Amino acid sequence: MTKDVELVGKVKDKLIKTKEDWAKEGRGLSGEGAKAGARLPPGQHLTKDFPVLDLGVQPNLVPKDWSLSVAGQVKHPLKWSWDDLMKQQQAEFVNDIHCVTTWSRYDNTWKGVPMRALLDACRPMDTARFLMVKSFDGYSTNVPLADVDRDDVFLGHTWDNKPLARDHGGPVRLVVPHLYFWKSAKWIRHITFMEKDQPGYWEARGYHMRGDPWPEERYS
Ligand SMILES: Nc1nc2c(c(=O)[nH]1)N[C@H]1C(S)=C(S)[C@@H](COP(=O)(O)O)O[C@H]1N2
Ligand SMILES: [Mo]
Repeated sequence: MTKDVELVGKVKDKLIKTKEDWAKEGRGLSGEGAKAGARLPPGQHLTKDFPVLDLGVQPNLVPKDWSLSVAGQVKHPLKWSWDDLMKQQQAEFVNDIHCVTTWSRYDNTWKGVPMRALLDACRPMDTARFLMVKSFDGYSTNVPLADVDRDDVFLGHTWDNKPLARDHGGPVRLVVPHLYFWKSAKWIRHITFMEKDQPGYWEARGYHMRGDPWPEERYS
C-alpha cells in the first residue's frame, strides 16, 4: 500500500527565483572552454564539503516506504521496493560531481545498483530516447537514454560507506556524474521512458535539456 509521504521543510521560493534569474543572466558561464586533460570543468571551483541543494522540502522516507516504478516506452514496466533493489546487482562507484551553481566535489564514494541493471530489467523499446525522472518531493528532470546507458550511472543508496542521508536524497537517488548534478534526482520515485524530450523542473526554468559540464551546458 502506498501511504502519503510526509514532506519536511518549506519550499524555498526565493532560492528558486534566484536560480531562474541566474539562467536569464547566464551566471557562472565562463566561456573558457574545457582545458585539455583538466579534471575541473570550466567555470567550476572545488569544495570539500557536500552542499545540500533542493527545493526546500524533503520527503521523510524510510526504506520500507520507498519504491521506484518504471513505465512508458519499456517492454517490462516494473516497480522495485527497497527489498527488490537490494536483490539487484550491487556495485561501488567513485566520482566527481559538478553542480551548475559552480561547485564541484571530487572522489565521492558510493554504493548502488548500476543503471544498466534497471535497463536490462525494464528493456526500453527501440523508440525510447529520453527519460523523465520524478521524485518524492515533486521534483523532476529529463535525461537522454544514452546518458544513463553507461557504466558510471547508478541508483545510489550508500555514500561514504553510510546509508545515503535524507539531505542528499536517501534512501535512493539517481547519480549521473558526467552531467551537472541537477540531473541526479534525489528521492527517486518514478521513471518514464519517452520518445520525445520534455523539460523537467529546472529545464522548464531556463536550464539546459542535457547539462554536460564540459561545454558548459548550464542554460538553454
Ligand atoms: N528530488 C530532487 N532532486 C534533486 C534536487 C531537488 O530539488 N529535488 N536538486 C538537484 C540539484 S539542483 C542539485 S545541485 C543536486 C544536489 O544534491 P545534494 O543536495 O546531494 O548536493 O540534487 C539535484 N537533485
Ligand atoms: Mo544544482
